Amino acid sequence: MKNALRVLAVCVAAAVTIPSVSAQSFQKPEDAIKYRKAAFTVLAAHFGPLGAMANNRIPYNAQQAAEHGAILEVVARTPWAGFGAGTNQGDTRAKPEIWTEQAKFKDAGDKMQAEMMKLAAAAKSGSVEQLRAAFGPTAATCKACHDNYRRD
Ligand code: ASC
Repeated sequence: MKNALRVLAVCVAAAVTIPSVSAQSFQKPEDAIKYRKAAFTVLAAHFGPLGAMANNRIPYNAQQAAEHGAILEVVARTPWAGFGAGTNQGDTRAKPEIWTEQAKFKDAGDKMQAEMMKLAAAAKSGSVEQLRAAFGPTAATCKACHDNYRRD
């Protein structure tokens, strides 16, 4: 029992500490840009299959859905640290408004993150209906940011 509690404590600590990236994580602005792009690539790679399941393009698989959800839950918290000062220029489609309207950008990011947490919970629920209900609103928050803050 004591051991089980210790294992649980370590897992909880890991879950809390893994995503705590900060602007200080990057030596150069290019590293932050690469980091945030990689984070969005990982998000898309795990979001896409959930959409395919929600829309019946692939069969629903509860185990796979849960794994995708678990990854989204962690990774959705990470890209934001990659948008620090000085990371507005370089190999990026990020629009300048991200840095000139920081409160609005943060709000849009917070909304995406909140919907991703709900989607992750739905993906872990074992219910395709819950997955379907959560997918559309989450996709809308992705799109809102792309429309406002990403160049084509
Ligand atoms: C994806 C993906 C996005 C979003 C967006 C939602 O799977 O790669 O950028 O969903 O298309 O509208």
